[in-house]
Amino acid sequence: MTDSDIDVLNKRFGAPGRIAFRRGEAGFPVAALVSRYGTCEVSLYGGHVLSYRPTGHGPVLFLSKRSYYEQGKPIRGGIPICWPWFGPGKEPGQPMHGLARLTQWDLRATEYSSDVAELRLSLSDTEQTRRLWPFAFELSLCVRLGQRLSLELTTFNRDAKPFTITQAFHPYLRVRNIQDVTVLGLDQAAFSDCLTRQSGTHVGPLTVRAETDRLFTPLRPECALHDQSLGRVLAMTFSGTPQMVVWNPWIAKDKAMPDFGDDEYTSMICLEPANAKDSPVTLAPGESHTLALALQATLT
Ligand code: TA6
Repeated sequence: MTDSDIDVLNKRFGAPGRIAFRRGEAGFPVAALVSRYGTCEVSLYGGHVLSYRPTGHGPVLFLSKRSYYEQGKPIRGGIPICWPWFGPGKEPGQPMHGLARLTQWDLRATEYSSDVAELRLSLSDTEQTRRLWPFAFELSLCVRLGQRLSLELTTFNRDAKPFTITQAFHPYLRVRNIQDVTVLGLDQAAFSDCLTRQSGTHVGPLTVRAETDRLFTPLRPECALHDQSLGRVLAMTFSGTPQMVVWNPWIAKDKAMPDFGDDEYTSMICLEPANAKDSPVTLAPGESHTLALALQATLT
């Protein structure tokens, strides 16, 4: 993306002081949204929310200091979009968590009012995507910055045959210290543990004291991250799936990831609304499905 391309984006879709485009890391175009309730930035590469900062708060999202910014590699942090599969692909050569977060999205529209700034992106099948996943599709992402940050990911089946997807929003939420946070809202939630293959019912608040990779079915599609030392509660609501994953790599896995700083596991937790392996979505030709997420921070 050249500077003149960025100029074109600002001329066509920008709004001074509300919506602006810049060349981010590796030249990836980044949209900055501003409303009276806060700011956020979105990379067109991956349709990837990079940052979110409500007015009067510190950053809500974690972004690794060692993230890659390279075509074909995922950005480590922010809100990755896992689509059209969540987790490893079924075929050799299919990248972890799908192709959407590794692809440049198209800018469709921007809107703003006194309270809200909104960005709409889209992604459609190409020869390259069809080599990875042999279906015609259209994906649209709406990022809306108001009193909450909300994301809506809609899949349209543009093929002549049905297809099945798994998907997730994979938000990296910033915490002051992972030892001082609790996740509320998972009491009595059924869970299956991706590390131990155990299943069961969770009781009470969730704390993280080791590598955690668990799929929950909470009683309601919502949870809250209480960060005692930061003095903040982050409420997350979601729709389009009954399930969410809680993930923290902890020490060993953190060290094993080159795009993750050695102590960064202490500063993040992922709470991921997901259509995972046991809640896939099958769409007939012409059908669509929306996965949605909203985040709202309040000081305690
Ligand atoms: O959502 C949890 C998870 O599937 C973990 O198993 C771990 O792989 C994490 O996602 C990060 O995946 P990534 O491909 O972004 O390194």
